Amino acid sequence: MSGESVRSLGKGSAQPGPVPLGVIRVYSMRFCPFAERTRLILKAKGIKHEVININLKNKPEWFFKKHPLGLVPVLETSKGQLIHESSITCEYLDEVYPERRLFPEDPYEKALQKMILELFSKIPPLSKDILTAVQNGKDCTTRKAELCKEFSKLEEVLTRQKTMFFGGNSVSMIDYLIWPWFERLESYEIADCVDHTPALKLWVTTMKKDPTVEALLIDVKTYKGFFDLYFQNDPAAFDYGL
Ligand SMILES: N[C@@H](CCC(=O)N[C@@H](CS)C(=O)NCC(=O)O)C(=O)O
Repeated sequence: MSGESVRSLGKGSAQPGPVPLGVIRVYSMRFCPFAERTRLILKAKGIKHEVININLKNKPEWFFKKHPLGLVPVLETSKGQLIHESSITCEYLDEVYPERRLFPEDPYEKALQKMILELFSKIPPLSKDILTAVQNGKDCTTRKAELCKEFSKLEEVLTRQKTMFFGGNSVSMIDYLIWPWFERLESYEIADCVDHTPALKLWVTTMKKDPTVEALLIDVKTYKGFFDLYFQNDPAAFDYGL
């Protein structure tokens, strides 16, 4: 499972060779919440993998052959197959590696998890907006109020289901798919947005103790160091702390 903290590859770097047999490769970026989804699933299922970090402000020319839009995450198999879009990569991994199934087998239960993912879908762009506003010293009261409303929808799911996690009483796919944005509550300065949602707040505390989540956690100081450079358009951002 090498490579999580290796330096990113940028323009002019040599294209990595074929993926060795028995391994899967993920093109990632250490601070990307979407790529974190994929890395959580790789870790949770104990899949042998290698990580190649991409410098997203100075992308290698060859990376566009892996993803036409040059986004991370991308998975690459030893057959040269490429899979992108974070939720698709996670479902792919769950299907190809049957040990510790993370999505329920039952189609209805699985559909329920995908519906929660849809319910969650406004949270990533909204939190990015807030983070950008905070970094630029702009007021984000309205956007924070909107985010609180989105969090209330998730609170409703937990209270209606009376479960600790979103897919029941143990961690499953949906928890990992939405977790990366909750890991960043403090560094995005939106931790107060869960003050009115006690079940969601408890879920956050409980998720932090999950061994997979714990293994990938990044501290607030490191996130802040990354954001400072990222919002100055500094390509060194992606290797912050290495
Ligand atoms: N919908 C995509 C979003 C991925 C995404 O936006 N990744 C960001 C990093 S967090 C990226 O690659 N940005 C590079 C760019 O915008 O050029 C997914 O779920 O995989």
